[in-house]
Amino acid sequence: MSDTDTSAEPKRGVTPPKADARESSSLDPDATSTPHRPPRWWGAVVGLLAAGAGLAAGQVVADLDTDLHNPVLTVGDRVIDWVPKWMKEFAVNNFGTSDKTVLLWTISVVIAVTSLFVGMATVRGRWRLGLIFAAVFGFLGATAGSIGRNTKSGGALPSLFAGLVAGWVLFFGYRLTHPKPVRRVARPHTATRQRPASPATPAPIDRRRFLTLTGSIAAAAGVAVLLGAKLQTGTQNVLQKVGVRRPVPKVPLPAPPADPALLAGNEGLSKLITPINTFYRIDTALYFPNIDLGSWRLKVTGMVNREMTYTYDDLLSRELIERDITISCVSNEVGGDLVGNARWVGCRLDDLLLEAGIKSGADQVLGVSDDGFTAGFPVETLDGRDAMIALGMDGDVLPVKNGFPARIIVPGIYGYVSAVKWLTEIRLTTFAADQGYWVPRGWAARAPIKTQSRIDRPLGNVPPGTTAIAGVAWAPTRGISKVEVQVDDTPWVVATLGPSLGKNAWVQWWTPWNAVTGRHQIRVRATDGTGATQTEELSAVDPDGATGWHTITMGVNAN
Ligand SMILES: Nc1nc2c(c(=O)[nH]1)N[C@H]1C(S)=C(S)[C@@H](COP(=O)(O)O)O[C@H]1N2
Ligand SMILES: [Mo]
Repeated sequence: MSDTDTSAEPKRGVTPPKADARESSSLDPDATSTPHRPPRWWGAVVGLLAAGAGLAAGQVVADLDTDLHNPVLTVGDRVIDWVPKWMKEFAVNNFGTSDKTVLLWTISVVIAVTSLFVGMATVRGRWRLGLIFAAVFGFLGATAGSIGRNTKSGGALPSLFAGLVAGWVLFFGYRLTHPKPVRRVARPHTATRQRPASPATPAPIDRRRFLTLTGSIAAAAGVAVLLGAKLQTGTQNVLQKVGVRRPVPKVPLPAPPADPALLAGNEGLSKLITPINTFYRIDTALYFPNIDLGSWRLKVTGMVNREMTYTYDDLLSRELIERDITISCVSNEVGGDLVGNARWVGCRLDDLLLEAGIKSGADQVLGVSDDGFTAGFPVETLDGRDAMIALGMDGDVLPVKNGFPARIIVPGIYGYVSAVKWLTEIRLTTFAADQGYWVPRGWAARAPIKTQSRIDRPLGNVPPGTTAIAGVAWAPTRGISKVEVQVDDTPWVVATLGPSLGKNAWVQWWTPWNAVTGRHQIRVRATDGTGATQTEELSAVDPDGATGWHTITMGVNAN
């Protein structure tokens, strides 16, 4: 309203309209009793913005160093290590190998929902609560980044920055909705101290300005994340595989035989050698370790006569062997797919340990990963079997997901007690002194792979007529001598076995079946090379591997 306003409204200061009274003087007790109440969604926006900008800041700090990780990943690491067994099993049973994605989403949702409420409280005046929450979250992340198997120095920094930025955004949101009262400045020439003039509360900002300001912060956070990602690709040396020499075995294996899985009518049967891209992946890693091959070393330590250190080239130039070995996860349910067969190239583990010389008294070989994961097995497992430090898989260097640059492969024992990926150390120790990662979490310290067989086809409905029942069976170190199939209550039928890649590898099997209309139950059981038939008795994967006959129910019908 300008002085030239000609409207009928009375001019300010002449006859103050009632509504102006509140604005003009805080002496009026009503001035603070009816504060501006910003809409609820403003609080939600401020809260989510605080979380988003905080996480963005954490991401940017993490981008500055390949050993640092954003707060969500950092907290996820500790959750993985600390979840109780029942919860881990629940997650694996319900989400399978997506459990990591589910974990990261859960953490993100918890942060988002909390920040929503914290933001609403903050713009309603409870800014201290906002700061406390930002501090607590930052502190939790910082702790997660400072203690644990795979933490690196500075691991607390991303979360600390995230907390700081989140706190700042919350307070900014509070200030936007609760502007500081403007105090009238005392005039310099006024000698006598006057009673301070009443502070005037400026009108809170309007919706458009609120959206502009919060939108700007969101945009800034987005730009920072993009710039951070750019920065990261410039410095990243995560598992540099460029120019790595392929490990070449002294005596390569003959080309694998024609794969029965490729024959018409065998659709669904597992390939003899599991393709790399479908080879299962199980590990505790939310992100791959940051390994620079130039500085990577494999150390042999502990109860040995001579501690040894090997470079990647040292290992490459040793005599390398090539072997077909099936590895399995202890968490593989009967009929499950956490099992695969590969052609591994590497150096013999027994030879390597001979160089170091195992001291008497050592009873455990413990592999240690760059990410702090450990797995151990008895020294006496090295009984001449083809245990190796694998450098290659299926004719190429190891894929990152399967352990590049080196991992342990021991035929006949589950992965969690042997197959350490991203290997950096082999420690000779005792079971009394050291436990592998999963052992204190309730899994058996010694765990040979149990004889198992799996039906791969038919899985869905099939039309009546002749069809193949087919699958794979494995008993690494013992081999498979026989596979039998039973349909409903008919007698067991001995299946045809596919080409053998040796006792350590799985074998394909199949048998023709004249399928008649109706629902049918099909079961399979394998007999290993020692003549022992797998037990029908069902047992859980925990603590040392599942038992039981894989049984499926399927339909045969004309359509
Ligand atoms: N560093 C590391 N190595 C690891 C693990 C892990 O969590 N971390 N998991 C083990 C388990 S439980 C299994 S079953 C095998 C799986 O090997 P894959 O992912 O190559 O199939 O890796 C083993 N090696
Ligand atoms: Mo495993």
